Amino acid sequence: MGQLGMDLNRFILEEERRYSYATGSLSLALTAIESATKIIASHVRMAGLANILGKAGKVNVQGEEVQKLDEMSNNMMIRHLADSGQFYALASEELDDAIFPEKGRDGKYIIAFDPLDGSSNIDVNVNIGTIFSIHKKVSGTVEDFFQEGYKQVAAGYIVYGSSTMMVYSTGNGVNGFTLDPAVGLFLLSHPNMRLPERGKTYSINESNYPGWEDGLRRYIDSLKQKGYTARYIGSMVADVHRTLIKGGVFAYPADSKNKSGKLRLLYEASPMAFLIEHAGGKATTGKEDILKVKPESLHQRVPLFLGSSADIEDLMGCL
Ligand code: P6P
Repeated sequence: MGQLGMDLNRFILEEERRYSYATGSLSLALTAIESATKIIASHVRMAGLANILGKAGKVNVQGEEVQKLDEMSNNMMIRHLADSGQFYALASEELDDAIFPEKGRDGKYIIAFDPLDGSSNIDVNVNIGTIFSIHKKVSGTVEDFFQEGYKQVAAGYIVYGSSTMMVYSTGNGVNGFTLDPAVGLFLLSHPNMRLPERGKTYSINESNYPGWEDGLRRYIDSLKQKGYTARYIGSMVADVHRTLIKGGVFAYPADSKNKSGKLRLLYEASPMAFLIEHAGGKATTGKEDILKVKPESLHQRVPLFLGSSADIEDLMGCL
């Protein structure tokens, strides 16, 4: 589906045409995300020059100081998603509660997003990203956000790095688009992305080793014996993007400090699990598939292990 260099909008429309029942609503939803993230990309690129680094001084629901780029990204996502009229409700990492846009009253979808994940890396110029997860509106209440991840209609991320890439899936393969800033178009650069069955890299914050369960310590020690290399950027979108392309394992497990891990289910673990599974990999809490977890609150955390199927299988044998 889609030939190299095809622009994102044409790709979205060609996908829409494959489904006779499609109304174009999801296409409009995806193009709203595209527009918002192009603007975020331009601000991220200018961050170091436009002197918008530094703390905005506020604290978000995660208890973290909010950087100005965070605020701008959150506002940009809300504005474009609300204006699209396709979303009945929005949930953001930056907001305590879901919001129900006036224009989205007839919206068929709901969306949970992390507007700028990894924002603690902004002032050291490390890759950061936007993550989104789209579900169907069911009851028209906040309960709609508590659908299992396998029911996602679409999920994806935009990684702001040496180039800006949008990677997403509607459940029919995973495709990556690279932004050509000269023309302002996302062009298909990574059609039908698939993880290798096994990788050679593990990606985990080893400073938490003392707090891990014994089985995980045994597993990570075994990877070192096998000659795996360690790669950890501390920015989930960048670490997952590398894992999607190169294979291996990315993990943010529970430990003695973080009993449920650190990453959020709705707008970090679940959308990334959707992508990884639709690219042939696996994603688990260590006890159950991420996509089968029944969410209970907007900002709940889960332990996360994702990556190449053979690597995740080996890990499960140790846990
Ligand atoms: P740690 C970034 O703050 C983030 O939310 C994810 O992007 C990243 O994977 C994780 O936290 C890094 O956490 O504890 O290793 O710094």
